[in-house]
Amino acid sequence: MSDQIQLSLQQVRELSEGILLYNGFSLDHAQSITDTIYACQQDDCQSHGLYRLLMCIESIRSGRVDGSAEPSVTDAGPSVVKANANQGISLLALRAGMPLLIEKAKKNGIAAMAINNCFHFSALWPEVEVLSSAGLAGLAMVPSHAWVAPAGGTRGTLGTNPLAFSWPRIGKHPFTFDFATSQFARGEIELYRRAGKPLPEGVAIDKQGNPTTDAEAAMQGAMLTFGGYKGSALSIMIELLAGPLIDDLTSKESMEFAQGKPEAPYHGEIIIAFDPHMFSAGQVGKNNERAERMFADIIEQGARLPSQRRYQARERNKASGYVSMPKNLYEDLLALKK
Ligand code: NDP
Ligand code: PYC
Repeated sequence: MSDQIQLSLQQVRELSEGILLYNGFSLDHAQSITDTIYACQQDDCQSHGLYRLLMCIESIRSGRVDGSAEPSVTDAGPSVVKANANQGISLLALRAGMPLLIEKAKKNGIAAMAINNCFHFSALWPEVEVLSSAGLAGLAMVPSHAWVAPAGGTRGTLGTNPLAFSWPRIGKHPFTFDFATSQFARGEIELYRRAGKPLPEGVAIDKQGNPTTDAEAAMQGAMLTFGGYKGSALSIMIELLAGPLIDDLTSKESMEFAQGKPEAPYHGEIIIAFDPHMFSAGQVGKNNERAERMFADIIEQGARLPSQRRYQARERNKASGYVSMPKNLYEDLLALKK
């Protein structure tokens, strides 16, 4: 018998909004959270789809997330937007600040938005794809919790710190990547633990600093960065740009703030937008052509572009109208409405 269950896309939306509203999130928060969860589930991004509702609900039940927080947006300089989530989940603040970020990037060529005081649980690709769908290139990054050892270290100091980038393409899906700077996202390790599956080698060390493939031991020990010292340096950059630079918490500080509760990390986020028109003196067709020649060269070799799997999953799931997820996760989600 299959351990998977099929849900229609409409059921995904209703399940997510229903759980969030039942647990005290305002309609605006429930809808902005659901939009991201729905997008991830539709694209078969299991670690940040419906699964992440468990983290959202832990966070509001612990009494620390304000489920009705109203974000405020400040015009903080010619190219700087500040969005204060006011102890809410990040996504409503993101939605509130995006129009001003886009306006400033189109006016000045480059602009950045800092989101502060937010609980953050979500994938970043939907955020940078808002920018590419407005014709901008975008970068987004956040710290998380100090689960990841720096290269050569033995204990968690860095977060799983995702980095996402999107580049607009005319008449095509954007070029987008979005990955944790750890070998695996925390959510992925949690899914291995739930499924009782061993991790691949090179993903984590146990409490004693020895390599482990046991997901539980990995969660007690430390995760490893991708690409050794290179991923480690990128991760440190993300700590700096989305932490001290914007006057918000590092992954270690966020973990201390959580006091051992299994809630979403609490910190800031930085999103940077570039307008290709400004950088190519209005000859946007030219920079697009050159980018397309490079993409063609990559694809001709049989290599695939990041997000291709996601776009294919989206087409498949939209055509069938259904997505699948583990049955035991579905049962855990239903229990959140009791
Ligand atoms: P993956 O390793 O699954 O994927 C990373 C990226 O690489 C994707 O864009 C993926 O595209 C692409 N990719 C994968 N295989 C190939 C290939 N063979 N050739 C070219 N490109 C490829 O991501 P992670 O597990 O590291 O992260 C998953 C999610 O977790 C992300 O969305 C991230 O934002 C989120 N996350 C959130 C955190 C938070 O604090 N909020 C913390 C950490 C992670 P495709 O999808 O098409 O396979
Ligand atoms: O999967 O690493 C992760 C993660 C951390 C916070 C939200 N997702």
